[in-house]
Amino acid sequence: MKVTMTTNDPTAPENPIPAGFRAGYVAVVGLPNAGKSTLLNQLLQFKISIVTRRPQTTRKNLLGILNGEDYQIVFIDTPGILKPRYNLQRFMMKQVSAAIADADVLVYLIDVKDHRQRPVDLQRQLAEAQGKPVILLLNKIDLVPDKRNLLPLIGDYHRVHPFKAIIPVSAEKNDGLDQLLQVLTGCLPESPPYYPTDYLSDQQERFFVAEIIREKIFTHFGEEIPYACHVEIEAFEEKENGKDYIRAIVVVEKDTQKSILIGKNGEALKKVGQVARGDIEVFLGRKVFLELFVKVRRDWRRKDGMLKDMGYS
Ligand SMILES: Nc1nc2c(ncn2[C@@H]2O[C@H](COP(=O)(O)OP(=O)(O)OP(=O)(O)O)[C@@H](O)[C@H]2O)c(=O)[nH]1
Ligand SMILES: [Mg+2]
Repeated sequence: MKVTMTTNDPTAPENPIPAGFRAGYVAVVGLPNAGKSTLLNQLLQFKISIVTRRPQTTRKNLLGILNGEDYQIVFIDTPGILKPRYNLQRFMMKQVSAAIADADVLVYLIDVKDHRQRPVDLQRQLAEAQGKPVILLLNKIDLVPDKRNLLPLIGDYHRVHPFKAIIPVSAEKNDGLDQLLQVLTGCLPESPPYYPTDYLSDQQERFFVAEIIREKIFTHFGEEIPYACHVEIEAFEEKENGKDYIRAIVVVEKDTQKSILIGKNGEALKKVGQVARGDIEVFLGRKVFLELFVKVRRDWRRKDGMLKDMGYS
């Protein structure tokens, strides 16, 4: 399955827009690990955004486009909201602000099992929404055996902000998402679609390939390694007869991280490559030959010049 296609131009005269068509941007925001990327994937019924059990998985805004018969919702998956400690995190928070500024509607996700999320903090974070409609999702309700326990929480949140709706959901189990779509489409303005109606995202294949590799690094390594890694696609050669050739560079901050990533006799990196290749092939729908290399760029997360060169600007 292709993620982006260019065959269906919504502005072409042979594609008349049905009367009453609604379209708009919806920013999906919340604390790290709330389940924002899981929600996006579930709504699109296609995994475009990487998901791990670690916080700060998403670093850049990613568009996911949901096309209905009479609506187009352009979701913006965003990095989790945090107090930035270094330049990469400052970039991530600028991404969140940009998504909120671009959005017609906000979907704010809360992990009901995460007690760090206090209603009062939410109030501060929603100041940026400037009166735009906000839908609050209480996510991961599959982990709540007695749903009646949610009622006081719903009451608390109703008091902090005039939400359009507060909906208990499970992004992972696809529970409550029909109701979310119903409320969302009701909030969207009448507008022609923003993207061709067979687009799923704004990103190119290279981006997704790099993200899949990063996801595998997040799942295979602990401590600071996942956070110190950045993945670049150095070569992506499509072959007529045979497998595509992909060469990816994993950038780390220190020599010690490089040795951990490579592992004894290169075993650790090989494992990441194998697992990533499997997912890349499923994603692209074709076979690939994947080569991984590791490079050190000292303290790249803290250096604006490097961050800019690496696409975080
Ligand atoms: N049980 C359960 N787990 C969920 C649900 N939604 C997400 N998760 C899990 O929560 C973890 C974080 O999910 P993500 O979708 O990566 O969260 P995120 O908000 O995008 O995180 P960042 O990108 O780090 O801000 C993963 O382990 C998911 O499998 C849910 O509805 N139920
Ligand atoms: Mg995410």
